[in-house]
Amino acid sequence: MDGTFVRAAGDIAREAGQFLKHFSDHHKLNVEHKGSNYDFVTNADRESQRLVAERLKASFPDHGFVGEEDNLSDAQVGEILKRDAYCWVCDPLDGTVNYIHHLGLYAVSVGLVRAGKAVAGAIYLPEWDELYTAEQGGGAFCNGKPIHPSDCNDLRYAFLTADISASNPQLKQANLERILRVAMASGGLRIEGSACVCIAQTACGRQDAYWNRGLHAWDVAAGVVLLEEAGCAVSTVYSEPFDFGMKGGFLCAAPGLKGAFREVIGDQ
Ligand code: 2AM
Ligand code: CA
Repeated sequence: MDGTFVRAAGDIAREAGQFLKHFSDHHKLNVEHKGSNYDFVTNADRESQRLVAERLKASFPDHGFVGEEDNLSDAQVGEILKRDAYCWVCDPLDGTVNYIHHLGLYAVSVGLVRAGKAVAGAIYLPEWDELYTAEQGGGAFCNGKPIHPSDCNDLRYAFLTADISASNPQLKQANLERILRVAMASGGLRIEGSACVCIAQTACGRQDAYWNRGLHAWDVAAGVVLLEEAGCAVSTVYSEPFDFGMKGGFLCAAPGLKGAFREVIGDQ
């Protein structure tokens, strides 16, 4: 890879992120329920996706594109990603609830998947002006500087984040029970409400791990290549190999914590 894809991902994620920051300061947010009680979409999510899709289609007309606001199922996205030679997978606003409440923890994620494998991507955090970038074989960076995970290798001292993110009450209960078990077995735990922010923080070693049982491909497409290039462990929450079908959720961790969650979360 010659850097073309990761540069485009970074430029577009930054442009969309700066649009979101400006929009939040100067425009009225229209908030709609997406069907379940606590799943929202706003005009900012839609405008951000329009911008990202337009830019990508102009630069890479032969590539596929999937964004969160296309409302495809996990199974449909899984099939597209296995099939398409190159497909961009984008979350135009990750952390929508935080954004609605003017909490700074939100991000734009632009990832490129080739035949089921994440190969390039960028995550931009507008409120911190941090751009995380990676492409296969080229390392992982924050604002151009190499990043590395923490050296934590003992769950008892690990500083973690997780998410509840379940629209269905049974899943929510199961997630909270998992979180309780992990919280009791670990050092510190936070629930921050943006998968991309937590993934970026794990990749650069500010925290030791993150997991979420209920994510979608667009939440993690850029994150997977960023984490792999930084040297993190990436798996389902049950420590099985990760794939974009998203059946077992998502877990990323400093390499010394690989497999450390198996016993604590193991409740399939
Ligand atoms: P989103 O803001 O793009 O929806 C915490 O809510 C994290 O889980 C966020 O990154 C959020 O992404 C993600 N998430 C994915 N699916 C979700 C859902 N159905 N409800 C709430 N959050 C969800
Ligand atoms: Ca989103």
